[in-house]
Amino acid sequence: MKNIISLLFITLLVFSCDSSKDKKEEVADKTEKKDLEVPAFSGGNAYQYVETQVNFGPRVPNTSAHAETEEYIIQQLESFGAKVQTQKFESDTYDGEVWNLTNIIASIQPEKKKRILLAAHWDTRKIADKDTERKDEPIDGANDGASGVGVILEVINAIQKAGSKPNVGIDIIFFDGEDNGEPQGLSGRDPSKTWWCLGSQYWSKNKHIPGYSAYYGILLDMVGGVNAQFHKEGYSMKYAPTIVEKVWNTADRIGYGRYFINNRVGLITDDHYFVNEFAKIPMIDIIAHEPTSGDFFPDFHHTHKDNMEIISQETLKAVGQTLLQVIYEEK
Ligand code: AHN
Ligand code: ZN
Repeated sequence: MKNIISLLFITLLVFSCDSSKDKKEEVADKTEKKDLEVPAFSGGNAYQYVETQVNFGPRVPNTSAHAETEEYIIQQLESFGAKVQTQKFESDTYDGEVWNLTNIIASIQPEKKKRILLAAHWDTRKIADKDTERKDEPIDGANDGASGVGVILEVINAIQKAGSKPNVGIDIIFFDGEDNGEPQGLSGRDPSKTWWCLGSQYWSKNKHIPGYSAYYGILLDMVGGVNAQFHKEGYSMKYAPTIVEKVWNTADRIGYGRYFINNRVGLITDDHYFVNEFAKIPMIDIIAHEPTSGDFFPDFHHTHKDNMEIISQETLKAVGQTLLQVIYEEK
């Protein structure tokens, strides 16, 4: 009898606790949803920003297409009301050239203390070393280069047009000189140096504002390919695992789980590595991955296949809408 009474008591207790918790969560959910008006990301706009870059021609440093694209990106950012500055520097290359490079840096909501840093590279590769044809000709870089810039431009456009603003400020860095390291199997003049990611290496050691930091950063690289898959990359998981989980969970919750795969993969030396290591800002990389290919990059990578034909508005939207959701959910 005593047992039955205590069982009854425990059952009642459990039930009453549960229902009050449910109610509280319901109320919290409702108020959150009421306050949270996340603007819609336009895949069509992002696609246009990608196409415009590609139409200038390959954005290889020291070319007129590169200079014209710089002007275009600055003008787009300014048309959205962002504050823009450039960081100019010289860098030598693995094959003995000297390049004039420009990191393009912008911000919105500068009054906000808590800041999120969005980044992508805007230059493109001067050779198609993984192609079987025209290996010595530059690639369009529709995905490898233009897609990340296109998504970030539309994220800024959507926020600036929206009636409701996020609680955080956004900084943007478009890194130059990411994609012109030595071809696979060849080592650069100085093998101890990384000849890739020149813009992020420079910025991480020469920040545009001394002591600049951000709550966290998100790097986009090859985020526009049809049926893209983004896996949890090694350095992102090493330096910023909670940000990876937040972004992947958010994508899944809003219906983009088929792009953001719950699978941990190896280390990729991309711009985020230098931002983590030298700038000490936790930054993740959303980068297209193909687990079954030899080097884990999709088949367009560093070939002439990387043109507008592989760019998908749906993929651009999956990434951009996820970014907006993450940004607007920040307290
Ligand atoms: C290397 O292949 C050395 N790094 C990958 C980063 C990359 C290249 N992103 C675009 N192209
Ligand atoms: Zn590349």
